[in-house]
Amino acid sequence: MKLIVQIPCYNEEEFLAAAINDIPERIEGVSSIDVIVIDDGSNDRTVEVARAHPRVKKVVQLPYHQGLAAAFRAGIEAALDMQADIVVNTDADNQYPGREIPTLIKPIIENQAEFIIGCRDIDKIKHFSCFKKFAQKMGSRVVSSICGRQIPDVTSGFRAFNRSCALWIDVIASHYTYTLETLVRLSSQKVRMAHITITANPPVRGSRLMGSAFEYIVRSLVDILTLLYIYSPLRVFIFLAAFFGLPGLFLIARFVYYYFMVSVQQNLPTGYEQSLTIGVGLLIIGFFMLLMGVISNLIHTNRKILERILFQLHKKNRI
Ligand SMILES: Nc1nc2c(ncn2[C@@H]2O[C@H](COP(=O)(O)OP(=O)(O)O)[C@@H](O)[C@H]2O)c(=O)[nH]1
Ligand SMILES: [Mg+2]
Repeated sequence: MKLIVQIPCYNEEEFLAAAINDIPERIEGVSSIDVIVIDDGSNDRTVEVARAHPRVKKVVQLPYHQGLAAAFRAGIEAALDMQADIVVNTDADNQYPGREIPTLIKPIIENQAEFIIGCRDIDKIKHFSCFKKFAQKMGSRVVSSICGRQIPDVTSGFRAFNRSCALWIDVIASHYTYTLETLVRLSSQKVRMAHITITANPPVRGSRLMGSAFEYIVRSLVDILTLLYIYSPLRVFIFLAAFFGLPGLFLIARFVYYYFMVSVQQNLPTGYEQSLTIGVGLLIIGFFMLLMGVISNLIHTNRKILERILFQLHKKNRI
């Protein structure tokens, strides 16, 4: 089994070498371990540091700064081209302990799982504020419910994929991270997932990806909503149909009740026309939401067919 560890980097001259040094040189059940560094248009000495390191087999250089998601994808493509059987992604700031790689890939070697996430124990991360811990847990719950499986740390970048999973990977919804989309996409392809708990190393610098907890929450929220309507459109539109349609039905029922049970029987002037007008309006909106749901579900089905074709193409091109 050939293992490739990929490290996406943006201005990581300071910590990259330490992160690479932490990657084990030998792992039971693995025949070779190579490291790929993906440089996302850094303007420091990241590329020189990577090239000088004896364990780095390949340095992929993106022509200009494109964001973490593009760098991650470029790494996966390179690893597949190099005939990787297992791809591990880790961060250049050595946040994820390289010594945990054997445990991370064990389920793949033993054919127990195809995709494993190294989850941090969020409560034990000292540099996360209470607000960020809360947001992180809520985000993990929401994404877990989209995926239909419980994953305690959905934003962890410490992951292992077998070859077949790597062939499914694509990132279309977000440019600043790949973490949530790969999870949603692989769970929609019903790959066998697992997670292990890891102890993260203490931070050596602030996050490059997120300026503040507020930015983190806003970006994650946008990402989750985008993923929901791309990967689960029927759910979104059924929710919207119910959101508009149910109050509409209630208002129409209110009108009908007062019209037949009160006004007609007691010979009073009819009223509540406003309920009828607003109710019908809301019901029409709800109906259109349902129609949108059907159409977007058809598009979603089409996308899945395209994904399958791409998977087969990638597979054939890389034999
Ligand atoms: N390619 C690329 N990688 C990035 C970018 N920003 C951060 N990274 C890398 O993504 C990984 C995680 O970044 P980091 O700043 O530690 O974010 P954290 O996960 O919030 O701690 C590191 O390997 C960074 O070098 C970026 O804009 N482009
Ligand atoms: Mg970090």
